[in-house]
Amino acid sequence: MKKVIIGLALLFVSVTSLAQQNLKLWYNKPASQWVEALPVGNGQIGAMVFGGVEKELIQLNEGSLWSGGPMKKNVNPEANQYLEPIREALKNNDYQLATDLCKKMQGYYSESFLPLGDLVIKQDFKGAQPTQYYRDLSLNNALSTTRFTVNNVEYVREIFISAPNNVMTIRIMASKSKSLTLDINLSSLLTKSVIAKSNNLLVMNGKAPSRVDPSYFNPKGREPILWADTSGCNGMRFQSNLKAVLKDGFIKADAEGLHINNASEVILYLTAATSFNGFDKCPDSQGKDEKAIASNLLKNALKLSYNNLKKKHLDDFQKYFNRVNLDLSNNKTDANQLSLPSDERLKAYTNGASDPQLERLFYQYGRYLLISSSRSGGRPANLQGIWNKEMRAPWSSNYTININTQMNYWLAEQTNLSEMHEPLLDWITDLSKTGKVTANEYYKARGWVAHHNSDIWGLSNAVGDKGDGAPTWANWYMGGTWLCQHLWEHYSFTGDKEYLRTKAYPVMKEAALFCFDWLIEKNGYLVTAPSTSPENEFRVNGKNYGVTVASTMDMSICWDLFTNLIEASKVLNIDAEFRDRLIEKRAKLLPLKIGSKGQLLEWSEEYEESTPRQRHASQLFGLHPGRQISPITTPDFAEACKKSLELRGDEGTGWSKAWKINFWARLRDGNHAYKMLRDILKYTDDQKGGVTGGGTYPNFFDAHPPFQIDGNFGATAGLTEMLLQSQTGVIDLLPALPDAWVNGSVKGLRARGGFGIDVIWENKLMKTVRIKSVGGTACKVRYNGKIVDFIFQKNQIRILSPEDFK
Ligand code: FUC
Repeated sequence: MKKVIIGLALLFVSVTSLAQQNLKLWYNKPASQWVEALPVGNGQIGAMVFGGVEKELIQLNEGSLWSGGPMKKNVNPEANQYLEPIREALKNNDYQLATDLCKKMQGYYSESFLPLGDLVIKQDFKGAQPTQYYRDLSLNNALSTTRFTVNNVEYVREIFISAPNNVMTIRIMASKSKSLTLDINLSSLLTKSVIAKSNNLLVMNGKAPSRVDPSYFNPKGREPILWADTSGCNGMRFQSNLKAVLKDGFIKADAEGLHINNASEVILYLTAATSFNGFDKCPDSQGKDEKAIASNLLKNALKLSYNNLKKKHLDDFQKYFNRVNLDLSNNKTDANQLSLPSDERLKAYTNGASDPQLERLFYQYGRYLLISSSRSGGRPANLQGIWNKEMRAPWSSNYTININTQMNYWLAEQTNLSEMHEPLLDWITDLSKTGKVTANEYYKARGWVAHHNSDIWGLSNAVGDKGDGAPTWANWYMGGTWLCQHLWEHYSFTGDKEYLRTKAYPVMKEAALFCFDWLIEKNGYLVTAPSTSPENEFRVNGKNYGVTVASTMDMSICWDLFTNLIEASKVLNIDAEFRDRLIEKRAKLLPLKIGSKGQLLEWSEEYEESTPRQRHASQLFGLHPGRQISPITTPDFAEACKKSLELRGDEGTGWSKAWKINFWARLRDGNHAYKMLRDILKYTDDQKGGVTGGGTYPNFFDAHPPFQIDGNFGATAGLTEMLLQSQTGVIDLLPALPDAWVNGSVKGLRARGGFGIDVIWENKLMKTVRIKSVGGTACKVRYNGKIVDFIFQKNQIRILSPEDFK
């Protein structure tokens, strides 16, 4: 028996190391547009590498570089007086009046995530054409390489961004000595000055605006970008240092940049820092010393040899990345797929090619992007992760918390990247602080609230600039309540009670207090009023409205928070009285309803829908990411969810399609989930905004369009849900395996309760599963319709086979 176990353990190990190879995006031409450039990042610095020959463009970001300053208080002191009239209007079914009055309860728009600048490396080949051009992004090394030959000399550029040293390095090599002659400069769209500090050091200092309006907000006579706020808080400062270290050759520097002649090798080191000093500090007057930070980072990086720096980077990155391996290689793959450059391969896939290895690449790309954009101590990944080139990025590249920010983190715990969840969890705590002020100012309620949009400053009011935004999206009230699910999930997956007690529980409890005050009685039930269903509208007497009473999503989010808190208080053995109140209130929440078409109703009444194919499917929150509905525990509601999804159709934006992978996986329909995967993996280079489309860009960034990273993250989460689920208190093995994945294995996934799971399957049947318990707890495992109970010791490993489920 022991031998068998060792044999199986070895099988798991070898499967991993083999299959982690070849996780590369590669191309045979430079990027001609931003969505062809390759993203690298360490959660602080982000860079898009174009791989140009005579002009290499590396577009830069710094994760904390945002416009604005701390959220302003008391911007709308009259707001509260409209709450009762809105409720009154809703009692009278006067949706128009309710809508008009909701606009009077808005605050300002969120601030914007900004680009840091461009690093340009010019190499003049006097028109000579390159041959053997190649560039790639290695996902398992987090390293981008560009290689080409000109006049018989091979040039290689190797780029990575180290998290342990917080530095970007670019190593430029040539096969012939003394053949590197380069002009290198830094620039920025922000206010900046670039100076040469010494012969080989360029320093860029700059300043962010104190306000940047969203690109969709352009009132007449208002400057969309306010560079200096003389009456309040001025914008954030930043500094970036660029140093060149040469083998052979000469270097001089001036305000135009670094000028290198006849070097044999050049290593560039780039550091960046901002004066951001927390969500509640003015980044100018109370800011950090960004100059000291950026130059110290540079000094420290230079103490290490390049090889050491690289080794530290690889060790650090791979510690996270290699935890999970998905192997689908043993399935039908069309012959030439593997030899195509990634953009061509994606096009062929779009045209129907079978390529499970590409699906695996896309899966791991989601994990790669999260490790690269979300690191402990840093900011959460925003709408574009950490990669944005625009001053007024789409939707301000902000935190949109009616789906997008949450979706960014669905993969974190389940794909064994719990540490990458931390920036979001910390930020939620910040948000709960501004949210407490907002709950009191706008609603005279206890606890904390956040609406539809937020930013690095933890903006928590309803956005809309006091009347500009449509309440259908601007005045959604459940952003904070939904985010609390992440606090609970972090505990659920890790079993970290100390975290639950000290960090999660207090914030969750305060969010519940807001709900207690926000919910009102109607016909014996507790309902939310006003209420919207993100961003959908209904029709009454031929007119569209968004504001009503008790959207299904509101009720399901309250159910979720109350349920999580009830369990949390039991686990911690605290707050028995409060728990009773949660139980009482949960029982009174307006229940889910099934409509005339068999669908799950989106609102408390069966209104005519204005947009039956809306990209949001908010009413299905209880199915995913919630756990109120499942085909096993509530089959009737699950069937209704299925009907709703069919009525919605498979169309949608990138994130909408990603969500649908998750929904279909939760409905245990692997083939439909797989169909949605093929839909989201459709090649596109459309960068115009839209509300349908979706797809994947040549660099495998998700297309809303335009680029929005949630679709990448949401798809990885969805594929994981096809293989493993645990939201109902049972570890479900291979719940939604599609026909296209006949054979495969996945290693290193996490299940709630603190379990590590590896599964191998053959002919669509589970062959073996390895379960490791972190904390030593009991668990239920389901396969093939049968549930088996196990009790685990701490760190105990069990290897199970189908025999165990007979
Ligand atoms: C929500 C969505 C949009 C977009 C934006 C960032 O408002 O409805 O489709 O994703 O967020």
